[in-house]
Amino acid sequence: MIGATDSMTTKRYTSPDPELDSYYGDLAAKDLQPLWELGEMFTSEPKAAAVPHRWRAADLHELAGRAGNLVPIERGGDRRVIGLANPGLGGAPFIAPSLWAGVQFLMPGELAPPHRHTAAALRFILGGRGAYTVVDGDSIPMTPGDLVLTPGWTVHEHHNPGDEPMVWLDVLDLPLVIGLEALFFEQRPGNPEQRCPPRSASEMLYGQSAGLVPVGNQTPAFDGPSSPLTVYRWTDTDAALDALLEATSADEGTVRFRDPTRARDVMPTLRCEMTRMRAGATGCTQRQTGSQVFTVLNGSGRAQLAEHSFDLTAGDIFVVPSWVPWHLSADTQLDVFVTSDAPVLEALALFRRDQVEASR
Ligand code: GTQ
Repeated sequence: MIGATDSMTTKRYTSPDPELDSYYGDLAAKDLQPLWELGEMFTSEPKAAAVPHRWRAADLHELAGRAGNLVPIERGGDRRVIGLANPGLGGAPFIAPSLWAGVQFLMPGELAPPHRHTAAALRFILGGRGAYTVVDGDSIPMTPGDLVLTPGWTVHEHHNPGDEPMVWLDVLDLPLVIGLEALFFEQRPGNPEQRCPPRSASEMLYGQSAGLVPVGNQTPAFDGPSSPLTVYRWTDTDAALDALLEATSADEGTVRFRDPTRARDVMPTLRCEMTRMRAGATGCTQRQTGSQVFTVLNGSGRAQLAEHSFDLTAGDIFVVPSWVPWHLSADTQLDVFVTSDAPVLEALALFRRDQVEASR
């Protein structure tokens, strides 16, 4: 997708047979390529260029915090974000071929001004209190563990009127949208009157109670491609995980964040889930097509990704590239937020997942 080639010229193949060699020269001159020389393209299974990698919370927070003093928010796209660059992607600023992940830092009194883009974004709040995001005019207070959506083309801005720095993870489908050459971006005028009531309209309409959605003439028309609920509160996720583990008596459970009005993921390109493992649990070894980004919210443990082993503490972020077998083990109770491009693969009938080994 990121597909940067060193030169803009079409590759010229060579052959010891002079006739074939000259034919290859003529092909290249006309920007044509012999498929029979391109056999390596057809790997028997996905061979990810992206590599398994873990970024430590301590490094992310220290480096994001230093940018807080060094980099005014006006510079560089109106956002103070450090992007997690997968070392396998040849210098591209992406965590995976389809996903951007960054740590965003907003200091007390700062405002990241409104803009919109066709890339879809989500924020998973890591630390701080008192800041809010505005999505299409609806103000959403942010607290740690909350998931906030800014679907493609929604206008969004971030305010921190509080007295603590605010830190969160951004995940966007940006490289996918860039690869499809479908990125639009525009800055938008701010509203100086913007305020933040304690609850967003989105929550009052769609997040009031599990299983209840508004119907009838008084309900605002809604038929967008993404969930109309734009924030999933940690208090709800936490309670759902507790109840799930109690109901199943299992030592591990996962909930998926979904559009409450339809049987869909939260956004067309991004799947979001939260896993809780009890202390001492080890999950099954599995693999799937597409890329997954994991963020540790609470607890400590270990992630095994093929031959890579990463110890984990709260705030660590790691990436599982396509078809890499992985499993987690928990030292303490472990809460992990997972986001992936699975809805894209499912929509294109490319999603495959298998369990390599059962949990222990
Ligand atoms: O907060 O709007 O990490 O536009 C990358 C692009 C965050 C944002 C990112 C963005 C934003």
